[in-house]
Amino acid sequence: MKNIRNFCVIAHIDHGKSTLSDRLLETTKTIAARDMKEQALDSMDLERERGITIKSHAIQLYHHHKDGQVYTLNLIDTPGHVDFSYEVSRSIAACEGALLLVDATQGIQAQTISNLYLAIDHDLEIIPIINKIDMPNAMIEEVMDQIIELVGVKKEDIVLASGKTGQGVEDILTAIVERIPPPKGDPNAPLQALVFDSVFNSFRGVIAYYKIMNGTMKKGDKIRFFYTEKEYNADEVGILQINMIPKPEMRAGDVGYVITGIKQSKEIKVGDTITHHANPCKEGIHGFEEVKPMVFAGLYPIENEDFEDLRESLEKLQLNDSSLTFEPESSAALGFGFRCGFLGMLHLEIIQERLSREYDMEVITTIPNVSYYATRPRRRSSSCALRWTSPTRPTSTSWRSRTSPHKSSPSRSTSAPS
Ligand SMILES: Nc1nc2c(ncn2[C@@H]2O[C@H](COP(=O)(O)OP(=O)(O)OP(=O)(O)O)[C@@H](O)[C@H]2O)c(=O)[nH]1
Ligand SMILES: [Mg+2]
Repeated sequence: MKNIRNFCVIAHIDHGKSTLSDRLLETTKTIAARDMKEQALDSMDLERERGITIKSHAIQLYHHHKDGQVYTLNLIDTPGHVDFSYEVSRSIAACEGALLLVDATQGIQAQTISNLYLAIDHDLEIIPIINKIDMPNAMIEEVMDQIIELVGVKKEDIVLASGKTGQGVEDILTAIVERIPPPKGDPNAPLQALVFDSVFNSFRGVIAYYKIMNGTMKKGDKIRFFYTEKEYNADEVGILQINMIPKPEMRAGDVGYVITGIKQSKEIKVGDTITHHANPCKEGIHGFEEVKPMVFAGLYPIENEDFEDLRESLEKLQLNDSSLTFEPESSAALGFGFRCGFLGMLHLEIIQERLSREYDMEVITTIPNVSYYATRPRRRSSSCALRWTSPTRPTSTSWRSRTSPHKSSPSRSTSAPS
């Protein structure tokens, strides 16, 4: 375990996380030079077309350090756009360190700070890196001062690098090995593995990604999901490289995947703890904070009979993107559909696009709106509360209203058509 390092790459959007990850993959020969393509970890077509990372990607590398030993590095490349920050917060839970990239031409920006605070909250070792130093307008000295002020590190602790030319990549690998602590945990204790992500594969069912905090998981073990209390056989366990590589067992500190044949997306929850049926752990790992959607919109199937298919598609998509929330609703004009919560407008657009591409599901999307309660005091009896779903508030000043996340709305409330 002392030769394992788990870390993620965090930064503001477009500061070069995926490009620098390419260089780490190349230098450690994880991907052969002839198979290398730009932003290799951005595997979704949508990510490649738009040039942005939407989903975190975990991959294992092997590094021959100058002390003569081989180190296993588990890297997680994260998205930089604020709409996908939930991906960052989950990735951070599986790491002991973070590479904080700052674009030398832009300096520190909003997501640099919010992602840094997420990492500090989880006690991660921060390695600050000034990236894109090859660019003619790089402001290395200014950005260095900004980082020293924000992170409180010494000048010599900041690594200068370029994801384009590969400059500084060896220094980054050295810093990862020498500065990030190895994972803690006892391989002989009862199994505790934190599920930090999941994907749905139409042939193999649900695949859960986890980090083992304590214990050992072997192929064929009878495992239990702590919070959902469901039990399965670990049909296959292994590590995440460009493809999934099966292994006979995974031990404390390892990051990997498990296939259990679960076909129902509801049976697994990101943030759950995997343990053994025979020797379960006493308590689950504290999972993740609940997501707070920022934008709500209704998604309706074009044909009403596709309602159940839309539900199934949303459930599968939710496995892959746990920041998506939805609940059924109906509208006089559009029939039955779902009221979905997104982290922002880009998130809404991406979900719509993924439904179409991955599930062949064309939907009608209502304009983003918010639900809230309006309480009208009655003269004689007690006040009545109605739920409104509208981009505008009722105009009458006699209504006392308050905005509220619609998830907490009472079921007996009525909603006006969007
Ligand atoms: N000149 C130069 N360009 C770079 C460097 N690193 C990245 N770029 C360019 O910057 C752009 C963004 O790079 P990405 O690696 O996709 O950035 P990212 O941080 O992964 O972006 P998100 O994942 O969407 O947040 C691309 O056009 C890269 O070619 C660098 O070191 N030098
Ligand atoms: Mg990226």
